[in-house]
Amino acid sequence: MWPYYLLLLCIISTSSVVVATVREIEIDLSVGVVNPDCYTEGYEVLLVNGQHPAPPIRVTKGDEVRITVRNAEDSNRETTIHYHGIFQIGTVEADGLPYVTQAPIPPGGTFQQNFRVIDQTGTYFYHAHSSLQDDAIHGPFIVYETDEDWPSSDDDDNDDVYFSYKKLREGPYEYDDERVLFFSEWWHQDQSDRLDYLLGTNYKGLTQSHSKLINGRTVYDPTILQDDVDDCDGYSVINVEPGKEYRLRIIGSTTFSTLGFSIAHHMLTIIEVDGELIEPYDTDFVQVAPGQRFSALLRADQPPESYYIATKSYFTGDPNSNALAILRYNNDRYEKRGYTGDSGKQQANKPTIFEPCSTSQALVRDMPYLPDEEDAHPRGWLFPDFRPVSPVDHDFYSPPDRTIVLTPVEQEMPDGTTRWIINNHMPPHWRPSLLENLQHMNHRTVNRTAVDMNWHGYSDGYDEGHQTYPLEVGEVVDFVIQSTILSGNNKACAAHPWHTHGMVHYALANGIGEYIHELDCDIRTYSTPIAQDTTLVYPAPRIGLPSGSPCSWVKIRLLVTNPGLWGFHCHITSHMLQGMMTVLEVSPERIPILQ
Ligand SMILES: [Cu+2]
Repeated sequence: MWPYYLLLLCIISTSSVVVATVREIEIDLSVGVVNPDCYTEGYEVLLVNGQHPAPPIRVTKGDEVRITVRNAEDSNRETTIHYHGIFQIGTVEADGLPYVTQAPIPPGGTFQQNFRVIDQTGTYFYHAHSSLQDDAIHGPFIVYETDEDWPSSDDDDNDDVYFSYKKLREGPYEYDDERVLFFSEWWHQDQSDRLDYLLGTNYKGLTQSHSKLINGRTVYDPTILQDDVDDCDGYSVINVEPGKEYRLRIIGSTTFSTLGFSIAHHMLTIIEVDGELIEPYDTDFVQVAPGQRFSALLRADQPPESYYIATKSYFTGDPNSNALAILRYNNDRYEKRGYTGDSGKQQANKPTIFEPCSTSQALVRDMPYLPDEEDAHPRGWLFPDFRPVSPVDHDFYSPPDRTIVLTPVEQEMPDGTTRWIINNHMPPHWRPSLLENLQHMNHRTVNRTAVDMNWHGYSDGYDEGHQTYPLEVGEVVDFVIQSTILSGNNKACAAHPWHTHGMVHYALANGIGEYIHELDCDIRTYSTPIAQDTTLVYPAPRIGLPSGSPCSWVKIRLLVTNPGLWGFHCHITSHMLQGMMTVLEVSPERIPILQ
């Protein structure tokens, strides 16, 4: 589990005007073997500081963050690290998007990422942005409003169990403490073999992950005795004190599945989406797409026992999810059964593995109910009902300056590989990186023809020279993401969680079938849009359409503010690697590093 404060070394620097806290953070990437679901022996992956998941990074709004990323000499793979949801205002070079904002870090290489966390708080995460490394290189990145809002104890901070009567706060909300629920996925196939399959000529559709993980753990096969598997840590345990209220920081670091979860006998009150505080929304079911984050208040107000946190997988064709965790009320009677202290990990050498709802029912209370796919999202799950605490000053019913429809289609290429091609634009090729290319060019000669031609109206606006979508600060641009029928995966209409780097966006509307601008331009299905950085294109039910046919869509609005080169992509990592990604080139003449 995650040692607390491990990464953080705090230096206070003062100047005559501003007092900024500098957080020096070190990310050492090295090869290690992990076996997060207790399946045979695991395999080698690249890890942050030898840990899976990576240790949390905690900062306070306004901090100067200085991160040194070192790639081990023997790692045998290049990499970059991205801070998902962090705006990188004025520091696009620290965004960690390979071949766009930097050349990847080679084995033995070091890269420095310096940025300020400006005007944002909440729940984020960091992850590798190269190949499939984000299955193992990923950890929470949490931004507090003030230093006083940092938690004083931690789920896994064994030596630091004491009651703090100080409330923690963000905006209008206060709570006693916080816990992280970090969702991810695990394949038994080694990352390089899986990458070869995805990008090679034998590709026949995405393969299901073998396990879904909560805080980096689950048990693939609970019938295998723990003694048969070395280093099996069992299910994650989230410890709570009776009567306390917790902020659950829920992080969707899955790379394929959207996971829904419930906690038996407990309601949750959602208060944050992707860093934006929302009006409290009570629910017993939270659905988390890859790249999304939520905070929910959890009151430990039930009889002090243990309760399952159970999950279901959505939009992958297989609802089964083996991600389980246990919400455990601190209670003396469990100490006798081999648990001690306030640790998220059981302390015995060979920990007990809970068997879901079988012989251990007396230990862990009831499996919660989770809705089926068609019931979970008839209008876009709960998103249409969420209301921001502080709405942005913008009329979302007004027309945009431009609407750009992106239609990614899964296509077999002449060489037999499969790629997602967006609006027929060939996959971009920038070396060593787009940002560096722009440094060597006179960036004032950016081809703006596409912008001028399409300034008003409904068209593509792609710059074939830069292989980007040029946007200008101050523009209001609507993007429609059109989902199309897959060629593999039983010709399903796929769900795609689209993520904007550098800027938030606001979901305005979604629909099934094809987006037709003349008919659909004024539709609004999200009446109180909230600032998100990851929005799901929900799939339509199967209707027997041929591959490539438009089947569902979402429209998001960008209030363009931040000069930079910002990735805009599906957060299903395999889709991204197969081409479902583009770059928004925002006012390059105003990017500081290009001055
Ligand atoms: Cu996708």
